Amino acid sequence: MLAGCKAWPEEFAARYREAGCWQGETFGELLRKRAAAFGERVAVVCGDKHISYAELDNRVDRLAAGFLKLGIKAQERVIVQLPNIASFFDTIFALFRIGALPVFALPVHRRNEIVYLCGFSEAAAYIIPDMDSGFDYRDLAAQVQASVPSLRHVIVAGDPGQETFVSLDDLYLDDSECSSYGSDAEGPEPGDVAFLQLSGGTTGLPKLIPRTHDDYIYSLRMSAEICSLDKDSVYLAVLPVAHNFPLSSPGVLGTLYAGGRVVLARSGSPETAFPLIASEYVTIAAVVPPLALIWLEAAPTRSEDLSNLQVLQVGGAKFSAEAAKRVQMVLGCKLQQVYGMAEGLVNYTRLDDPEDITVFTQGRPMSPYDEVRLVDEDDVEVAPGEVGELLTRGPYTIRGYYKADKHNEKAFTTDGFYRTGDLASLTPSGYLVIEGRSKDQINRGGDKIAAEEVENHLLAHPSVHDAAVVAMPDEYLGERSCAFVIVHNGAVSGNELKMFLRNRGLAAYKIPDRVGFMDSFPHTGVGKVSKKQLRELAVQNQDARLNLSK
Ligand code: AMP
Ligand code: DBH
Repeated sequence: MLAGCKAWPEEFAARYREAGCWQGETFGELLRKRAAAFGERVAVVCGDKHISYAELDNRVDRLAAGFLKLGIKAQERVIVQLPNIASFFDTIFALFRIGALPVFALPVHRRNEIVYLCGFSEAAAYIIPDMDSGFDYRDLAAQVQASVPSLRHVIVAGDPGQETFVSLDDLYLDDSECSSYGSDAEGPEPGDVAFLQLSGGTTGLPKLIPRTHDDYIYSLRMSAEICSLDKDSVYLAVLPVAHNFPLSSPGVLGTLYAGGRVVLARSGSPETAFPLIASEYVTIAAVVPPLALIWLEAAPTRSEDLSNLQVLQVGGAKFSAEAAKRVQMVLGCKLQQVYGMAEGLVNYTRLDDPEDITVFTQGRPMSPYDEVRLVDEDDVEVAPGEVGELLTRGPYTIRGYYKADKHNEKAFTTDGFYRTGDLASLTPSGYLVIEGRSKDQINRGGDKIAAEEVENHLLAHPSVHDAAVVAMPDEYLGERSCAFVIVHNGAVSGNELKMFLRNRGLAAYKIPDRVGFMDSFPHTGVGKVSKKQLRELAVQNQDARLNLSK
């Protein structure tokens, strides 16, 4: 096991192997087998590029050799920050094959997040596009490299722009050269960590989630089965594919697991997504609730034929029952709710579930080996039907974050259950209904914001004495963020504070939607800042300017 990671206790590992969850396969082998089985069938569609399984497998071999030639070694971390483009797959499977570990950054991450990820994971390389959505990632990489001297390579999909950056295209060696650089026999073991996924987190800095080949491939197999994927399935990826939901539930990797076809979209807007659904005969797509609302609103005014779409998955944040009720009627497909987390546990409503389940619940665990407990504040199990915090452990749920011993003591129980921070209840038939959250996080339409991280950045401003960031309800996003600030020495405006955060290199989704000023914060009985009261204040003053100072 990679240093800094916590393995499952041996008795659990043995149980998961005996039960057939962990089947002893790596991602490199998986792709090899799919290439043998599905050869010329299309694996990935990106714009007018159609890449077959055989081609993908070959590209991965050639790129893996190029990574080795560059000096990237097994177990080294590589920050991958790519949008939905075909080279995402070449890149991650090539890294999987040589046992190097992708760290999945999102395209929206900026200097602050990337410098942290590179430094914390001691990354050997950082892989970016040249430009995307009007943003030049090479400028970002130059700043990152200046702050993280240990970063050996910046690799650019597209035009590298500067001499010190490497072109991804140049790393694909010729077939003849490949054999000099490693072979399958030297690849990673199925029990090894395959990559580090990001957690939305609740603390100052995002946590890294080590996932093994065995555990993740199991989650793909179960997901593909529950979603009835097979070689004729066509999955439309509109969410950023590095995120755990579109990556694995069943997402792009579950689709490749099943031998199906992945269609990459650069945006989730109906203008982009609907024509792709029609022209590529998409059968399944995954969206977050705000995007589902946009699709529901747009569908009646658009002319594309969406009749191949069988399933629309909605997850990442709570989907309102009112909107859920409309999916089948308006889009003509089944709704599947998905409640999951990069730490592991994924729940699905099943495709043959009746409407009262698909509309009102967030599904049930995908594996019979998932253990789920709902507990009160003293970790005592609540009565059936009552709301409690969801704790979970199982064959694809981590036992600890990467290099986070101290945080792990809080985030996991002594018997290895992950504390999700989600409040849920269970229906008599075992489906989960998400009822809220006990963790200090804002879920902005699926984008998770750790309140403490933003508060720390606000506190770095010379005029800020104290800061507290809370969620406020929002019709579209579910929640938006509101920062309450106590100012000392001099005045500062909300806009100035937002600009300050942007200049610190914080991803845009973390910039508070509103800033309110106060002379003091309300406190709880024991003197903690009462986020509950602050949330109420944010609601009461929804339409007013939030200056609550006297
Ligand atoms: P992360 O740990 O960053 O992967 O985010 C996972 C979290 O997203 C969960 O713990 C929930 O708080 C939230 N989440 C994901 N899917 C849903 C859903 N369908 N309904 C409500 N919350 C969700
Ligand atoms: O929000 C998530 O992290 C999420 C949602 C649905 C997830 O990780 C998943 C499914 O696997």
